[in-house]
Amino acid sequence: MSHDLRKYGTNTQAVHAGQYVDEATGAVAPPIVQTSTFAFASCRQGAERFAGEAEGYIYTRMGNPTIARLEEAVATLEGGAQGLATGSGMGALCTIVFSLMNGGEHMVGTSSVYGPSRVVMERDFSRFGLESSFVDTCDLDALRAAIRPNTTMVFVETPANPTVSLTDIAAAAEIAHEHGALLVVDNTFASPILQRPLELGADVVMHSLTKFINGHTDIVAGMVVPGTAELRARIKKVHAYLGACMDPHQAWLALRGMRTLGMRVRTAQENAGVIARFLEAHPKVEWVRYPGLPSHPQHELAERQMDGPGSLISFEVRGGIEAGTRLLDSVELMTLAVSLGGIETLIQHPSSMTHAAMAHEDRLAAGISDGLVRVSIGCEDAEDLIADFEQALKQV
Ligand code: LCS
Repeated sequence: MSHDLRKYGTNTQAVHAGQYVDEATGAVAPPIVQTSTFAFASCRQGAERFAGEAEGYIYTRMGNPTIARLEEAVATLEGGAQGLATGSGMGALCTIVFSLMNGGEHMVGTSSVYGPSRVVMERDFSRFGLESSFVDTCDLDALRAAIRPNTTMVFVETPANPTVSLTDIAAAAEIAHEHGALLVVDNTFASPILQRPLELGADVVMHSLTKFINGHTDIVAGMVVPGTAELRARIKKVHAYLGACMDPHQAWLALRGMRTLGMRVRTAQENAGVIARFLEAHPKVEWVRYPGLPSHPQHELAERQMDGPGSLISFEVRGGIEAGTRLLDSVELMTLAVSLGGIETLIQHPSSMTHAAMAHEDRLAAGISDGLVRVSIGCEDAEDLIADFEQALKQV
């Protein structure tokens, strides 16, 4: 096993966590153990592994050495118990809900979350008797007021998709715990380089690894990081049977991407600061939301809770949806596509794309106006991105 990395900084952890020389071959890069099943030396050994009385792998849905490295790596960065890898970020959320909630219980969530995270609760889990309500969790009084006697989970996404509004994680943890509920934080937008919710009192963290942690726009993947071994045991049981598992090759790609997490996050964030200021000063731009700007409603919270404001910006062009559409159709260097957190800048229109499945009135109540444009700034040269914004805004 690797030496204890918990004493190191997150950049060191990103480079080394889950990385140890392969005992069989001496390989420095991790082997891809591309197998569905593992042979037992004897019938007795197989039975002992199934009974949990002996260490060792059984079947890749239940565990795999390449995937285990990634589970260790992300957990190290988040400061949690060994992670549980999933085939997607949605797989992570569904695994958490399936394992920690029961029919008749209630979840309070952030109103501005990734659209499908909300729709799966409201449309699909409701069919199994789970209740949910989504409120502006930036407003702690609104969160407190939404708690019901049967609330067992508070689900916070901060920074939120796509509004980049922030929720106070420590305060949300206090409110959840006062009522005996668990706090789950979707840390996808920040990545553990910028924010570690378990340190602030959250019980479980989830990620779409598709985004910053993999960072190269070439896989879809997710991760659950429970804060304690007890919570891990509860989630692990369901994880093994739910089927939202990861593939070893996917894990290997995510691990390789994660090695450069720190430098990618810093470069993209530096670019985002320059671009947010450029957009805020542009006469054709109505408003800009970026946690690094003093104009952001939770700018002070960003400074307190995060190690940096990240690289997601939302803004609206004067002229609303028509002007925004014109801008999106005019970009040249930036790519018009959903997803985020990759090395390349991606720009999209949430109300017709990532958040289209939400009801229009729910979108507006969550601060997702029809003209809102979301951009995930990448690692290109800032002046080239500005030139692209300049030429695209001229077309508006
Ligand atoms: N959580 C957040 C905050 C997300 O942004 C996403 C995906 C998910 C969970 C789900 O992860 P997935 O299953 O896709 O790995 N967000 C997307 C977005 O904004 N555009 O495309 C996907």
